[in-house]
Amino acid sequence: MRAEIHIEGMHCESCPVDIKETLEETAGVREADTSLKRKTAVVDFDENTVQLTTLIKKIQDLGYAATVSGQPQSEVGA
Ligand SMILES: [Cu+2]
Repeated sequence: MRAEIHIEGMHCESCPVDIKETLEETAGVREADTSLKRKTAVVDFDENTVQLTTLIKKIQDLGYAATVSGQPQSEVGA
């Protein structure tokens, strides 16, 4: 599924690159696109392998404030 995470604390071009690399190193993540301008990370991941809360925690561990900013377009899962 695809989720958009809102990120506060990115201050230069290397921040979104670090976050993107960290997310894409995570098992279950197919693709991550981060934007310094929009303060977002759009992550495409397999929800059976990794949870959105885990991805948010990973970003927080890097020192950024991360929150879910958009609901996925797929149906609501338990
Ligand atoms: Cu930076």
